[in-house]
Amino acid sequence: MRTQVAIIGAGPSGLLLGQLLTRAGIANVILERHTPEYVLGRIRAGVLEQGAVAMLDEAGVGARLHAEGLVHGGIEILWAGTRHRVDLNGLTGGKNVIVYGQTEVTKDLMDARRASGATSVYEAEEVSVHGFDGTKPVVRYRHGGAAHELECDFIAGCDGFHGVCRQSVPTRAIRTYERVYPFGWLGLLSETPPVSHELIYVSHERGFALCSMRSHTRSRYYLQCSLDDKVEDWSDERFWEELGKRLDARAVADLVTGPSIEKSIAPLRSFVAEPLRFGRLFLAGDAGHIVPPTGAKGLNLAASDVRYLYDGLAEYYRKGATAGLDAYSERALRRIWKAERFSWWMTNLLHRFPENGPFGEKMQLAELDYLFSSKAALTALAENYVGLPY
Ligand code: RFL
Ligand code: PHB
Repeated sequence: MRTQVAIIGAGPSGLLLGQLLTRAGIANVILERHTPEYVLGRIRAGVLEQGAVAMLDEAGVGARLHAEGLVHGGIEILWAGTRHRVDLNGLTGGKNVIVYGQTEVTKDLMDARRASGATSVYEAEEVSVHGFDGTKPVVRYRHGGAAHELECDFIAGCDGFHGVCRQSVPTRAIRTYERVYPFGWLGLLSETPPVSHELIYVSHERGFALCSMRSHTRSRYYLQCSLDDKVEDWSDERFWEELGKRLDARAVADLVTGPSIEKSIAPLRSFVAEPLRFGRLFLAGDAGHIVPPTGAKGLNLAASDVRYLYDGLAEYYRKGATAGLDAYSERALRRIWKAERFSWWMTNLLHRFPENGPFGEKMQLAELDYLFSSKAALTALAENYVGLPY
């Protein structure tokens, strides 16, 4: 088989890139390790920046997002027992975020890809990438018990943090930067109305918590937990009880509990690989970088990477020029590092770090107190939360 762009991974990065390329008449094949059902079963991001929404519109998949997504002009931060609102809209001259689950984004992109007739190979096994240092890259994989070879012009490594693409680059050609946090997030999804109409980020002495949502009838909650915790240790009852202990009295009164639909623990990590281009192999999304979820930036960074990569590929196929592809790594990394900084800062501000002791807690309280007494500081939070320009 031969194509122009071979895309490894059918997460949001791979599907969005594929959709944009297909619409531009650039042939592409997506190879995904898992089944579509498995990919849709992963409960992840919930908050989209306007830049990501614009990309989904450009890909022709914005209709349901605009009909069903919840426009949020603010978030709340609860600390020292009181909730404080961050007026995202007012502080950024009218910008909002949209609450619309990654599952729905992925479903919309999968439906559009199916309708376009472009090739996707799910349950592709033993995917390996070759020859990207030269002019004729090849992707090998197994499917349905047989070995296959896909010749292409470029390989887009959209295969997430544990994917094969980044790991196929010689160690001397890549440098990685990492911070692993000493706790995780335990997430619970339930068919219950959200406790509040906006997200509540909670800094509490028992640990961070987050009240989020997927719709007016479906809620997503998170608790900072120990890395030793197992999901089995957390009955629904224990989860709701612990969440109640971290919320204010009004939220406790408003909280509607119910059985979980999904419960999982995610470790928190900051990670960046440099560069993001190796000859004809490009890394995009979680394959090249990870942020802790506190700033809601992971999926949004995947969208901005795809913006730069797609523009480079479109320019190459339209005009034969390589300027966009040559600039990809540097352009993407400038935005990535700023989102890394913001996510790291929000994580440090709101979580309990036992090793930082009472002094560290005082620093967090002083920073929160300063934040809500300074329009300049709040504006900095707001403009990062709604998303820096592409
Ligand atoms: P994905 O989604 O991991 O998709 C990669 C795909 O590649 C496949 N794959 C392979 N395929 C073939 N061969 C191989 N060898 C392969 N290895 C892997 C995988 O099966 C998979 O389908 O990466 P992508 O597309 O770059 O998308 C990134 C986002 O998924 C991620 O950044 C976000 O989910 C992060 N994130 C959030 N981002 C936000 O913007 N806003 C949020 O509110 C937000 N909340 C979150 C989050 C992530 C979380 N977790 C669980 C990590 C909340 C949580 C709890
Ligand atoms: C979510 O709804 O899953 C979510 C929202 C905001 C975050 C992280 C996750 O910062």
